[in-house]
Amino acid sequence: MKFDVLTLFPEMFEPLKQSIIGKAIEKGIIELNLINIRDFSKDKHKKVDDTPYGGGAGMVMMPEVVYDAYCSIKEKENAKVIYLSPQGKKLNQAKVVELSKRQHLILLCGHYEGIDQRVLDEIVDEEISVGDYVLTGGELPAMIVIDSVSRYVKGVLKEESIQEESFNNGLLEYPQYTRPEVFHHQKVPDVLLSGHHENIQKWRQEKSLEITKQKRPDLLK
Ligand code: 4GN
Repeated sequence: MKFDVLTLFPEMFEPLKQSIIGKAIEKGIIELNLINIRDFSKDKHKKVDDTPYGGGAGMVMMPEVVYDAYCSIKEKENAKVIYLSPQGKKLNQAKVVELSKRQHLILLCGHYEGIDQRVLDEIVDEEISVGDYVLTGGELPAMIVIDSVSRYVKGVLKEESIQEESFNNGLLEYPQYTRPEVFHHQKVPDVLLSGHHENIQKWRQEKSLEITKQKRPDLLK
């Protein structure tokens, strides 16, 4: 799976090179291609933004530099272009799974007051939001998309991990325990030490339901 990222701050994506996603990149299962929009400025001062028509605070990213950065991406016939924005459709696990079925995603990160609407209208296929709050740029949301989607790419996680976790069958995850058996006078539930797989499964299912009712009743509807 290939991610092309159009951004003014490619250095912000360094954290993805750690841990599980980092390993997947090293293995070549995930390809992360960072494109610095500023490299496509034709201005002698590498200018990428200008004041908004109509007035108002802040700066707007100019259309041509964003378009030229987009055009530098090769073989994008089957790619989907995603613009990260608070106005987008809210990301959820179903959308993550849908996106993971694609071979190629292009993530467009805005900064400042945003990007000139005309280039958005030309190149963006889908606008996605990671939640109802405003950030200084689309880079953190883009990393959230890359991380969540990559987990569904074959070879990134151990096979079982994907099936077992939260949001499969729409419920939250049951609690987990590891050694020691007693921690600060609290014992691990007996059933988990019993070795009785059927009972363990039943207990986990019940816990999932109980926790979902308690913490996220909206998910049950
Ligand atoms: C996305 C982008 C929040 C989200 C963003 C989100 C940068 N903030 N909720 N900020 O997914 C104007 C230009 C704001 C791009 C955008």
